[in-house]
Amino acid sequence: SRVAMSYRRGALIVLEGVDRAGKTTQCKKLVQALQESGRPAEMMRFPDRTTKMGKLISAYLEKKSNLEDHTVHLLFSANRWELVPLMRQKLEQGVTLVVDRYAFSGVAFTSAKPGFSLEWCMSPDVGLPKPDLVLFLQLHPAAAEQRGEFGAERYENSDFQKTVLQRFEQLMKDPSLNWQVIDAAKSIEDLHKQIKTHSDTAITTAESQPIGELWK
Ligand code: DGP
Ligand code: NA
Ligand code: NA
Repeated sequence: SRVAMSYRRGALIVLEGVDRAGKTTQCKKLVQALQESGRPAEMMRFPDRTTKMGKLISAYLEKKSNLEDHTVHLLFSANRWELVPLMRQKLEQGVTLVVDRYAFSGVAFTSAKPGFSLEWCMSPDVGLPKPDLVLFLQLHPAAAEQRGEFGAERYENSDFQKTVLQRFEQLMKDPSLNWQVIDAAKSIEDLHKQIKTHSDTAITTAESQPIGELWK
């Protein structure tokens, strides 16, 4: 039996979905609930607009700058990679990370543009820390639209979001990942309860497993 090396890392939990599905609200509620139940937990989000690369991405999303499509795809990926040392450190310290978007948004949004294959879009993110749970907040594009006007940022239009949803659906077919699809049309509290239940299970499972590598 193993002595003194009981492995109790934190879990990597990702929330994904089209724009307006309520990911950010649910990430915050989940972190708060985990902390209240005595589990160390922190929120992260991608893109992280605070880094140097994140500032380039932010200017692009706000349409203050134009960037070539392959270039911006690689920037989003680089923005995830630059946070990997911190993510690993936190996970190994036992902190559960609740992440608002990850490589799945990366692939879904770029591959929704003409001329980008899923495979090409996945390749720069191969080997990122593998999520122990990917919660997909499912919301019909028409329902997303009813939540109010889209903002002025790039990608915030319903035709593009419909294609993004199709790309997410392709990614969800990957059985090597723990995808859980949640109906985002439900109330904030109902959603939260479901998300908390899935998260508790994933945290327990992750405790006894090494951190995996995405798409490897
Ligand atoms: P948010 O800050 O969560 O509203 O996300 C910003 C926007 O950027 C949103 O429309 C989704 C999109 N996005 C997020 N990650 C990526 C990525 O890796 N690549 C691309 N092309 N778009 C992304
Ligand atoms: Na947005
Ligand atoms: Na959000």
